[in-house]
Amino acid sequence: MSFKIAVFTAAVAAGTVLAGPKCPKTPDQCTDRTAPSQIRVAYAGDKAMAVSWNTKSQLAHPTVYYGKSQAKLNKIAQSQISTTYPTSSTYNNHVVLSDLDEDTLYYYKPACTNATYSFTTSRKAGKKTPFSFAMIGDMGTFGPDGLSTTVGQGAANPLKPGDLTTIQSLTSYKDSYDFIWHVGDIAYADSWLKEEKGNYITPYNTSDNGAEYDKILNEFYDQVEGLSSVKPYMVGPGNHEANCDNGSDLGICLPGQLNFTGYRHHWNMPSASSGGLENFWYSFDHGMVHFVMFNTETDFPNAPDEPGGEGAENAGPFAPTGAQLAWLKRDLASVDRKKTPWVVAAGHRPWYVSTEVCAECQAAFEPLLEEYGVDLVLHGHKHFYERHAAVANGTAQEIGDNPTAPWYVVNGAAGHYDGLDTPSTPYASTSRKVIVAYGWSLFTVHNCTHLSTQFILSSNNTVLDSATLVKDRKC
Ligand SMILES: *[C@@H]1O[C@H](CO)[C@@H](O)[C@H](O)[C@H]1NC(C)=O
Ligand SMILES: *[C@@H]1O[C@H](CO)[C@@H](O)[C@H](O)[C@H]1NC(C)=O
Ligand SMILES: *[C@@H]1O[C@H](CO)[C@@H](O)[C@H](O)[C@H]1NC(C)=O
Ligand SMILES: *[C@@H]1O[C@H](CO)[C@@H](O)[C@H](O)[C@H]1NC(C)=O
Ligand SMILES: *[C@@H]1O[C@H](CO)[C@@H](O)[C@H](O)[C@H]1NC(C)=O
Ligand SMILES: *[C@@H]1O[C@H](CO)[C@@H](O)[C@H](O)[C@H]1NC(C)=O
Ligand SMILES: CC(=O)N[C@H]1CO[C@H](CO)[C@@H](O)[C@@H]1O
Repeated sequence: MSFKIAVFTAAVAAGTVLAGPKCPKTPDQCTDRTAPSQIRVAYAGDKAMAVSWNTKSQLAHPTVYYGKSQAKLNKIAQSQISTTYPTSSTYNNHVVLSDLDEDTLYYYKPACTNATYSFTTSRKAGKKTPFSFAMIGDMGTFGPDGLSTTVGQGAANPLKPGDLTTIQSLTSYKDSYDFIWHVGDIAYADSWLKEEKGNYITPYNTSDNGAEYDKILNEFYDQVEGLSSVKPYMVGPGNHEANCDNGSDLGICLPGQLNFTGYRHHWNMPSASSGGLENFWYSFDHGMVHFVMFNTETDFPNAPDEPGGEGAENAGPFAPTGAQLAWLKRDLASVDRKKTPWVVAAGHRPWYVSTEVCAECQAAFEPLLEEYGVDLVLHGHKHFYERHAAVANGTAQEIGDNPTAPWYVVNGAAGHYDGLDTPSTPYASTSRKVIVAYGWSLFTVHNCTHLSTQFILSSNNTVLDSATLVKDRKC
């Protein structure tokens, strides 16, 4: 499925009845089945924002009203993108608002709600003001169908009574960052089978037509809505978007729950504006930084999805052979470092980490990240936090000392039913700090020479690690 973007935007006076061939279509009639839920926004290029939401029925004309004043949502944007897939109880609606000013607060609401939301558009590429972004990996759903204060058989590391969840922690820091980057393993709907087999939720039932998977998926999108409706929520693909079990099981899993199906429908990442592919690989600029998402699951030599590959996800490919790496090379080569001195890349599976590494990912991606002077590489997948040195093909360079190699940070510890992982000791020679606890990372881009990170322990919002990358260059 590739989304055919048919977007119509126009300025209208509030309350105007719109009609005629050049005018917006009449929005769908409002019923409980067209009421928006799970509202989420994402950067869509320099002057645009993607607004996505779900409804119980398909919409003919997904519609968003917006404007700079909360009292006057005097613009309208529409599309015809309202999609679903087998086993899904909802439709995914996508509209791009594309005539926006940079770094500007807008108010908006999808049709059929009285609630008004707001977002701030991306900082113009080259703008030198400091900013922060939040990074999470491997989060999933919280509560009775996900991570809670109890676990089933075979799972571990429940929350302690009174612990904040990562969603709650991110919410309390909401004014501190511009956007959230969730680098794979989003909803963990595929934990349904493990949770049933572990007697954590309803008895093991493979004849529910995928209802439990769909339930967990919907809970996730409901739970993050308070964040995703007001902060661009950027995502990348992880192995748990491909499976419907904790390892593809075609005997049990229904086709609608395999091969990244839900992931492809739910999100609208800025691949159109960056020559990327769907929600799999894309880039965007924000102030002093060029951000790049790459896909460690499919579409490169010996990728984990391939039969016999590390993950055997039985997924992909999504593009012709070589397309992803060719795109990554092109994208990195075209960065104007005068405008965006920093380049930050993310991919789900790590290759510098104190446990099994993704050697195939390293072989595919590291040479390009090194060649084009990427400053920082973010990974999830392993369920702990591990800050590394900057590393060039295994050789560490210290981050305070103007490294030429990319700095690596692994954080797949946002939460989820399955609990935390145990790193292997002795730690990798590139490792500088390990924390085995639920948390997320706050990155701050101070200026063109200093970029720092903090690890925030979700349970009580404390900062457990801080580090700063220092580059010797003229701003
Ligand atoms: C929005 O407000 C109007 C007027 O108060 C009301 O008639 C309508 O039911 C509300 N719609 C929703 C979706 O709450
Ligand atoms: C499994 O789910 C199906 C469909 O909802 C239901 O009819 C059946 O009773 C369930 N079986 C068990 C053992 O819960
Ligand atoms: C996954 O989906 C893509 C796109 O539809 C398709 O080309 C590919 O063959 C699918 N992979 C598998 C293993 O079904
Ligand atoms: C990386 O290091 C390994 C040995 O550790 C070497 O075989 C390989 O050629 C190096 N790769 C590059 C691109 O320098
Ligand atoms: C860049 O930011 C760092 C950290 O805030 C600060 O120490 C440094 O002086 C700044 N450099 C310039 C040139 O402003
Ligand atoms: C936060 O929790 C950690 C881990 O339980 C604990 O060590 C620390 O003292 C707590 N900090 C505060 C401020 O409560
Ligand atoms: C519930 C379930 O199928 N769990 C499987 C998850 O993956 C591990 C490792 O492959 C299996 O041992 C479990 O049976």
